[in-house]
Amino acid sequence: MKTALVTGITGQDGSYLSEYLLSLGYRVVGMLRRTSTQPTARIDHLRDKVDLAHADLLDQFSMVRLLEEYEPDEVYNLAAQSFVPTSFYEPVLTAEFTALGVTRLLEAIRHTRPQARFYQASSSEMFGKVVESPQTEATPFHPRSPYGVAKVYGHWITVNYRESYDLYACSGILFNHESPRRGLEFVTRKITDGVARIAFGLDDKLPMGNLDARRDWGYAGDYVRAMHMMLQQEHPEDYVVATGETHSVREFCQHAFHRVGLDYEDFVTIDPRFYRPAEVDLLLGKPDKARQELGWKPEVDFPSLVEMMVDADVQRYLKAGRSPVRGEIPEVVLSQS
Ligand code: NAP
Ligand code: F7E
Repeated sequence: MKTALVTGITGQDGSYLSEYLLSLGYRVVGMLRRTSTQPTARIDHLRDKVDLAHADLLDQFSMVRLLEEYEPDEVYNLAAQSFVPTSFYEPVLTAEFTALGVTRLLEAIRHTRPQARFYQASSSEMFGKVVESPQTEATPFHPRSPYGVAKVYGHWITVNYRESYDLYACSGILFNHESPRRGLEFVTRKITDGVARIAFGLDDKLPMGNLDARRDWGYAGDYVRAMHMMLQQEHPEDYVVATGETHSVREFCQHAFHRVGLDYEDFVTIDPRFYRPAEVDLLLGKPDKARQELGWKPEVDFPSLVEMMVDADVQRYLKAGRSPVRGEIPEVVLSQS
């Protein structure tokens, strides 16, 4: 039985990756930081199947201790301060977590468990102000936020440790991936939860930022398979993971409101507070290398992703005993609750 250490297990990707690794027969050890409230909602259904251990990206020796105690074969570094707007308000803390945290973990691996295979959660935000479209593994980086800059550091330190110390270390350059478990502050989940709240009469408007930004959105459940595949190759390499399609925030709104029989133009308002100091206007990935070398391809397309997320949020309010007051909830959703 292989052991995988997953940092960021309480996050969106941590929960899907843990489910996937458990289904493959792994022992999963999740690293979580100490908090005064329980942040484990996304993994409560896995609590008796995974080991949870306290450590923090800010604390080098907490990670050394974890590696010594659990002796993982694979380490997936998913923990980070991952919300772009927060990185403008807390740029130093973002760098501590998202950039230097990677070096701390790599140093811990180098000294304690050099045979472990390492996955770094790199991001399409590194392409930022894109110099070409679509973006590939060879596209130069031009990050547009402290988060993007921190991820560029995390990416290159992973490459550097691979080249310097012969570690099996790779970076997955993942484009935006979403799910019903996405944090409520990210645009897709903000929209799908907002649609549900409007349908149930809990809100009348949905204030948004830049509706013209375009993203290559995929399903998180598909993307965690690629993470695992990257650690099963003969040689460690970096891969772009994306759908190869781009859609605007406006299109996402259109589809999401349409799912409950509403028109987004009646509810979406523009609030300058949600604009960013520097925007990433367009992301579009070319995942050819992942398709050819890993045999990876996404299963969930854009319309299915939007529907899955709207349906899950609507069901949450139905299960809480709320009744819809606007639009038309699809029969398939009503019949499931
Ligand atoms: P997420 O939901 O925001 O989860 C982030 C995780 O990191 C949480 O478990 C969080 O713990 C943990 N964490 C934050 N600071 C920590 C610290 N100091 N010590 C220990 N743990 C800490 O993010 P996600 O969407 O799952 O993304 C996973 C990774 O992929 C992140 O590195 C993200 O930057 C990267 N990424 C995401 C996407 C995407 O579209 N989702 C695309 C490319 C790359 P708490 O629960 O305690 O906050
Ligand atoms: O924004 C625009 C916003 O916050 C997407 C993280 O997982 O993916 C994510 O970063 C777009 C931006 O994600 C609102 O301006 C408009 O252009 O959902 P987001 P992100 O910044 O792309 C990458 C790959 C990561 O690595 C990150 O960790 O949507 N937008 N109006 C809005 N965004 C938000 N959040 N809220 C709005 O009201």
